[in-house]
This record gives sequence, C-alpha cells and structure tokens, in this order.
Amino acid sequence: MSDETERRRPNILVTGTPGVGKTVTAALVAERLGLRHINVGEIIKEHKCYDGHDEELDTHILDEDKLLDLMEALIQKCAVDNVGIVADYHSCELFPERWFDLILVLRTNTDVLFDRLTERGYNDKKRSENLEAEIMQVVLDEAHESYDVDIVQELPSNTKEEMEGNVDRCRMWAEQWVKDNA
Ligand code: DAT
Repeated sequence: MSDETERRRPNILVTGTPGVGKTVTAALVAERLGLRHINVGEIIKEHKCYDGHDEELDTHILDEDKLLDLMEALIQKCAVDNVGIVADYHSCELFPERWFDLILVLRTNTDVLFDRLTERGYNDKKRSENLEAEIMQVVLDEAHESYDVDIVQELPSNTKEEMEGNVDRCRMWAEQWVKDNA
C-alpha cells in the first residue's frame, strides 16, 4: 500500500452549506485539473452508510466508520494510480486531516442561497436552518477548527464568473503543489 505522505497529486475538499455550489465546482475542478471527483453524499446513498434513522429530524444517521473506510480505500487507490481527488461534502470535521492538501469553503450571499434552496424544494424549516448556518459561517468555523489555517480558503460562489475564478485559482494552486512536491 502506498503511504498517504507519498502522494504526488493533491487532494482537495470542497465544503460549505448545502446549495453553495460544492458539487458543480468540484465536478469542474475534476474535469479541468484531471482529478477524480468524489461526491461524498452520493457514496453515502449508494453504499447505504446509515446507522439508523432520526425520527425527529427525519434524516438518516450517518455511519461514519463505514463511510471513512470506503473513502480511505478510494483515496489509497487514487494515490496508487497517481491521481488526486476532489471531494465535496457539506461538513469537513469528520475526515482525517492527512487526507487533504486544500480545503475550499464556498460562501454564498443569503438572497442567492435562498433562491437556490427554494428551487431545490427545501421546506421553510430546512431552508431557514441552512440559511442560518451560512450566515453564522458554521462550516467555515468547522474548517478552521479541523485543519491548518494555511490550507483553508474561503471563496465566494454567487455567480458563474466567481465559480470560474475559483476553478482557475484552484488550478494554479494545484500546479504549484505538484512543483513543490515533485
Ligand atoms: P451544493 O453541492 O453545495 O449543494 P450544487 O453544486 O448542487 O450545490 O449547486 C446548487 C445549485 O446552484 C445548482 O443549480 C447550481 C447552482 N450554482 C452553484 N454555484 C453557483 C455559482 N457560483 N453560480 C451560479 N450558479 C451556481
């Protein structure tokens, strides 16, 4: 097995409140930079990483151990194949620090996020909870508490232009990382 420290390609995590654009941004980063996209929410659904059901919140309870084992295997395989990954998920504290070299925290203005969550069909309660989390910068604080402050980047994600700019910045950063870790 290849050790994580031997990686020659960077691993990136795109995180933020639901609706900020994690999945679309991660997909673009993967396509433009030749990284493998890991949509963590899809893995959870596909492999049923559930540990029961929370009746009050009407959501599945995440089986973190099962998810982390699956992801560890994927990340190891990518390291062996010499391919970096770009993962996206609405939380970041559950992952081991050693997995990622860059944490992008996408941020969206309240009015824009309101429209996106409405379009997604969120009910009033779920929409308000997520808007509040974005205003209170819950995920940004979580990223700062969980990772070295130097690798956490807060980026605006309101418009297509900002998304393109974010992907460009990410590409420049990844090229530098590859040079520095050659
Ligand atoms: P997330 O994965 O954070 O839940 P998403 O990638 O599914 O969000 O995007 C939600 C919707 O918002 C989707 O219709 C694409 C749109 N969107 C996201 N980021 C955007 C941006 N920076 N500019 C314009 N539209 C964006």
